[in-house]
Amino acid sequence: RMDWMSYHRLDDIYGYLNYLADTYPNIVQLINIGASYENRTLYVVRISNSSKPDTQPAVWIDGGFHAREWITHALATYIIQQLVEEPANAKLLFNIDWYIMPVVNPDGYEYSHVINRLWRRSRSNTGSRRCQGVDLNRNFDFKWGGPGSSNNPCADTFKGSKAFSEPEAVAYSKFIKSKSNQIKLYLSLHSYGQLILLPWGYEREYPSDYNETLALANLAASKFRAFSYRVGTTVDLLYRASGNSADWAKSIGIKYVYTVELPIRGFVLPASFILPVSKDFFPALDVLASKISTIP
Ligand code: 0X9
Ligand code: ZN
Repeated sequence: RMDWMSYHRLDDIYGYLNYLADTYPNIVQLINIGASYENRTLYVVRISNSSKPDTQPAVWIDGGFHAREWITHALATYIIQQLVEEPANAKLLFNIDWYIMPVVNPDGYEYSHVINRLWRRSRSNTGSRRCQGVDLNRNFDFKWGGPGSSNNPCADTFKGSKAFSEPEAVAYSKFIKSKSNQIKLYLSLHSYGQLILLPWGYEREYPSDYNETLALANLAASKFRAFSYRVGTTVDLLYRASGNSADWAKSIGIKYVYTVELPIRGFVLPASFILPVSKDFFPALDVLASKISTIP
């Protein structure tokens, strides 16, 4: 049905999500949260074995903000498969609801398969004749338009015409907001760099609970074996990125917010890396999830 030996097109990924929802209706729900600019469905997968939905802490994981970062779509679907079908991971469903959105930017993802492998942004009409699409990770309504985002519709970091100009960012933020009391851990998957990034990303500033969130990130980082990850804020380790989704998630009160830059160097990662990267991720995910399952 699905494998992690190659990168898959959107139809295959969505077909797999539907298969899981049909096959395991007691624990998997496919939630349609809206449509992309080109009218593709935006799906969140809910995985829970609770009889009382929405009463326990939740984890949010997304992949595919940036079209060309194919390892993120692959890892997100791998996590879904492991949580649903691998009995050894049953403990991860104990006390936790999982919300996983493997393809935040489906229009860009298809474009990166068919037209331009290095496409990053969405595919909306920006008003520019030559350049389409917005950097969805600069389109969020927290410090929107600040340093590290661009006014230029042809730039990789184009922020859009206004905060939440993009239907993908709107659907995403509405859904997370509706669960924001439940979601205690937020992971946004990107590539590349082998980094666990903490807010803030808009400026060299630190949230008041920075040390606490840093300690958990360091513990998670210590669990990787095949690849090593560095931990720090987006600004300290990379650059400023105003209007990014993780800062927005932190701003609405989610406690543990991390952007993970997956291995290695370059956006085009051979498919032979999917399984090593994904298997290496699980012990860290275990540590992160265990922490929040103890929050009352
Ligand atoms: O620039 C970005 O959006 C991310 N790097 S990438 O190479 N994947 O494009 C980094 C953003 C990290 N910042 C936060 N989301 N906090
Ligand atoms: Zn990215």
